[in-house]
Amino acid sequence: MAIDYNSLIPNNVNLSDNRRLQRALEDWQPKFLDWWGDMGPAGFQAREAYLRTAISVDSQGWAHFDYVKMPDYRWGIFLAEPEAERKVNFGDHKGEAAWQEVPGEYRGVLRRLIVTQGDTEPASVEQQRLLGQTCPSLYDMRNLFQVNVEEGRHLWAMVYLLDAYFGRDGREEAEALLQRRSGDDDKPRILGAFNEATPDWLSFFMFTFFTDRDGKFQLASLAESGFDPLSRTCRFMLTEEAHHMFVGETGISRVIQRTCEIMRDFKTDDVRKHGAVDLPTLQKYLNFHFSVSVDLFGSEISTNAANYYTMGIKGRFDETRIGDDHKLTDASYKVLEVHGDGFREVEASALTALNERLRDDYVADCARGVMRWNQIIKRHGIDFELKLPHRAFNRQIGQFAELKVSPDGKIVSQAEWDAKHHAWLPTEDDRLYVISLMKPVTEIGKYAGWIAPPARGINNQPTDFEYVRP
Ligand code: BYC
Repeated sequence: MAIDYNSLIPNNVNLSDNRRLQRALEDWQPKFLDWWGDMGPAGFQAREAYLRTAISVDSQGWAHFDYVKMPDYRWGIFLAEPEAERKVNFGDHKGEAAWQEVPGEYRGVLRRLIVTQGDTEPASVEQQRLLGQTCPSLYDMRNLFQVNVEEGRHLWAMVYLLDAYFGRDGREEAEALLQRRSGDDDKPRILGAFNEATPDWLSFFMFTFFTDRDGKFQLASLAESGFDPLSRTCRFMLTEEAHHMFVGETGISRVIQRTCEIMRDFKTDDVRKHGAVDLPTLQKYLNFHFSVSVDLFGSEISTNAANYYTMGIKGRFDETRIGDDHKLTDASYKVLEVHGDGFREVEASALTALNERLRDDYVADCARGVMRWNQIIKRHGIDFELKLPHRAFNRQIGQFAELKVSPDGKIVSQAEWDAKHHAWLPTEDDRLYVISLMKPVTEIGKYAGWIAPPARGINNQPTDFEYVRP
C-alpha cells in the first residue's frame, strides 16, 4: 500500500477517507511539533541531517535517504501490509478472525498497553535531548537524530491507534502523552527506565542496546496481537527499531575497540590516562543498563500478563512459531525464586510466567551481543570478559526488588552492598570521568578519541561523509 505524502500527515491508512480521525490528528500535530520544539534535540533543529524516511512499508527498500531539517521530517502513520484472513493466534479466542475494531470488553486493557508503549517513545527523546551537543562525530550525531525522529514517529503510531479506536478517551490519552516528562517528579513517564537520565554517549549506546531491545521484544509480543491494527503498527515499528539497536551494539563495539587498542599499544590497563573508557567502567555501565531494562518486563509472576494473553491481546515472542497449543492453560514454565539464602527454579503456571518468559528471550538476545563484544576484546589478546549481571541484581520491580544481590548472583547484606556497590554500578567519579570525555567533535570525518570510527558509513556513504550540515 503506497504512502500518501501529499497529505498534511503522510499515511498509508487512507486518512482522507476518515474526516473525524483526520481532524483529530491534525489537531494533535501542532501540539506534537510544540513538544518536539521544547523537548526534542536541543539546538540543531535548523541543521540539515542525512536521515532516512519511510517511502513504502514493504521490506524491499522502504527507506529513502536525504538531507532534512528535523522539524520538517514527515512524521506519519505507517502500518505493515494486512495479512489476508489473519486470525487471533493464541488465548481464548484462538482461531477467530483477528479484530479490526477494539472488542468492547478489552477496551480498557488495550488502551492501557498502547499508552504504556506510547509513553516510552517521547520519553526516550526527552532523555536524549542534550546529546547532540557532545556528539563524538557527525556520523554519531546523525544516528542520534535518526533514532530521535523515529521515536517521534513511534509516538505517532500509538497516537493514531488511540485516536482511531478509542474516541474521546483516546484523544485525552494522546494529549497526556505530550504532557508527562521523563524524570519529572510530578508528571513522570510511566516506566522506570524512562525516567533515568541519559547524560552521556556511553549511556546512550547502552540505552539503545539494552532498553531499545526491550522495545524489540515488547513490540514483537504486541505484533502478535489479535487486535489487527496494533499488530500491523508494531510490525512496521520493528523494522525501524533494528537500526536503534544497531546504533547501540556498534557504538559499544567501537568504544571497546578503542579501549583495547590503547591497552595493547600502551601495554596498560590504565586507559583513562589516554582518554579512553576502561573495561571495568564499561562493565558497570552494562550492569546498570541491563538491570533497569530487565525491570521493564514487569513482575515474574503477573496476572496482568496472563490476562493479556488469554484475551488474545499480547502474545509471546515469535508466538506463531512456537509448537504448542497457544492457550497454555495446563502448561508450566520455570521461574527463578528466592530460596533460603539463594535462588532456585520452580515450575509456575506458564500463563502467569509470561513476563519471565519474554525476559528470558530478551536475556538470551542480550547475551549474544555481549559475546560479540567479548570477541573484540579477545582479538586484542586481552584477558577480560564482559558479563551480563545476574537477573536479580539491582532490581526495582518484581520479587527481587527487596533484595540486595551481587552481579554474580549472591544475596548480600545491606552492609556488604554498601561496601561494594561502587564496584558494581557506576560511581559519581565514573560518571564524571565519562562526562569529561564528552567533547563535541563536529569536523567532517573526525571521531572523538574514546571511540573508534565505524567500519562503514550509513547507506553506503563513507565514514567521512557530511552527515549533518553546518
Ligand atoms: N516501571 O503485573 P506487572 C520501547 C507496574 S520499550 C514502573 O508485573 P505487567 C522503547 C505495572 O504497570 C517497550 N512500573 O506488570 C525503548 C503494574 O501497575 P499496576 C515498552 C512498572 O502489566 C527504547 C504493576 O507494576 N512497551 O518501546 O505484567 C526507546 C504490576 O506489574 C514496571 C511495553 O512496555 C516498570 N518497569 O507488565 C523507546 C509494552 N513494570 O497495574 C521505546 C506494554 C511493571 O499495579 N506494556 N510496572 O498499576 C506492558 O506490556 C506491561 O505494562 C509491562 C508490565 C510489561 C511494562
